[in-house]
Amino acid sequence: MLSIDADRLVADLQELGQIGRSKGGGLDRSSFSTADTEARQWYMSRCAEAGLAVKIDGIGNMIVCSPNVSAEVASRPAVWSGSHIDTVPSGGQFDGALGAVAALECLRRIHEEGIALNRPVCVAVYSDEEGNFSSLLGSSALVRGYSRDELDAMIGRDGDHFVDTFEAAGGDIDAATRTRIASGSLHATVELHIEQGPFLEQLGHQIGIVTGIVGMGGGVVTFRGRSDHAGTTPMAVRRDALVAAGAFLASCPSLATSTSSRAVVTCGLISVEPASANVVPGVARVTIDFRDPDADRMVTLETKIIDTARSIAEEHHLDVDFDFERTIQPAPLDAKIQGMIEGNAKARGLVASRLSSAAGHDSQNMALVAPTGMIFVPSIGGRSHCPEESTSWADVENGANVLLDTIIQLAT
Ligand code: HGY
Ligand code: MN
Ligand code: MN
Repeated sequence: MLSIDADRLVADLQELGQIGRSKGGGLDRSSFSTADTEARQWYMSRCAEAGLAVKIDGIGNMIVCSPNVSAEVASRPAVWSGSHIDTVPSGGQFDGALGAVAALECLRRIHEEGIALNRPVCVAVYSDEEGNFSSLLGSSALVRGYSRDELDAMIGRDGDHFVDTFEAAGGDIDAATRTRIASGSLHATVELHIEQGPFLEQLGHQIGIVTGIVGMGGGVVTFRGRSDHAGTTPMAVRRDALVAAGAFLASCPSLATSTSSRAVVTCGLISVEPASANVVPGVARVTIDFRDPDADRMVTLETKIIDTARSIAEEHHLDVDFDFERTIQPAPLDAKIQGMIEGNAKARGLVASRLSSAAGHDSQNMALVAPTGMIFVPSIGGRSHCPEESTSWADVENGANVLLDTIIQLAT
């Protein structure tokens, strides 16, 4: 049975895990930042060392395809595997990196062993999965594309415009509007990822077979009141935007729990204007991320969030507006690929269980254009999006081997 080179995979993950490491121990590789660019260059150099050519599409997705296939094979719909190498601020070493590096390791092994393929195998490293500018940017560009207006409107976590950051990182903004892949060009996609939750660890199982991925929505809610002197303005006449935003945020947990046991609502970013300790905030902006695995409940949740913000704004004599991204729909994953993952785990003596993903992934976009599967490996303590995020090297190796088996099965 062909296996991955575990030492090489671990060394790659450790090397990539040093790029963008901050003093606090987390990784800061926001998309298109200097550290993200360095990580991309590192990835491309690892591909070059393996004799694999990297193509970069209009939005910055890196695509690496199997060399040495006949023209006939190259013309067939491809099997894609990959993930992302950008991180959240102060993120962990495995989220995305595992799937991106493991897919490269699989392609290297296929190439080294000269496995005869019936279809091309390509590795995809998607841009801005973590939504510095827009959640699942790279895969959204592939499956639905972006207009120039949409790209112009994108603002990052630090307030920078996508167009400026993207061009400074070497991107061509016109090319970023021409990224959709031709329908029928993919045979299947499969992504390896850490679970980012506690389920597999609690069960003591090594492999997760992902049945579906949660829906994700949200964006920015802006409360607009009036900035005034913090000393001289009596409480009764204030139109304090931050007080209203605070009341709104306090209601968010119950908006989630009253919708379903799986619904979640998060505010991860707050900003105020004019931002001075002695000025009543005139504007307060809060980000809202809401999720549920059910498409109808996503609509209910969004309606509740908007209605609640409106009624709190009215109570506080403020205006409120919403700049929400297009909702990313919950996605069931392909049953046949789930069966393949199950069989491949079993053949390697690994215990697998089915679970759904409460985190978002580019695979939920790719599932719109091709049969798609995901393999999870356990997260220690269920932690993720934090510096403590970790997975044992044994689990990394197991997951990568099941990925290799599944890619080969799909492509031969
Ligand atoms: O936010 C998410 O669920 C993913 O990690 N991008
Ligand atoms: Mn993530
Ligand atoms: Mn991820």
